[in-house]
Amino acid sequence: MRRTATICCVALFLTACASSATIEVRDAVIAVPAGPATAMYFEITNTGEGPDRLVGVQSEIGIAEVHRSYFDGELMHMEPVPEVIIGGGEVVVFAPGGLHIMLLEVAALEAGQTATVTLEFEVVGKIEVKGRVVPYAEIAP
Ligand SMILES: [Cu+2]
Repeated sequence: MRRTATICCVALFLTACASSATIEVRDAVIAVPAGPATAMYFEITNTGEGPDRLVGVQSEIGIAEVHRSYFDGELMHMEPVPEVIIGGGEVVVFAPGGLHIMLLEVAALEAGQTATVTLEFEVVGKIEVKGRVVPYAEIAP
């Protein structure tokens, strides 16, 4: 009986290790001039061994959605992305022309301010990200 309990604990511990993800979000910026819609960009690093998934986003400054820009011929479009997988040891960059956090119906923002967006990950849970508001020209490719 006692031995069974020990084996169970070891098994649980190994499972937890195998699925460990550690998420860091850095260099978060929000572009202005914004109008009612703008975007947040950053870099997500998973320093753990297991994968994690970005599954949701909220913000107090407006409606927030995970989007991806893509080209169809010469025209750039964008679409909502239901999830973004960040593998163990991987870095996923959100940048102009690619993945971004779309911010809709935002009040006026000015360069120098900061605004908070909450990212929701499947494994590590919610992470609050403070973005610096910067002129778009500073971050455009
Ligand atoms: Cu968008």
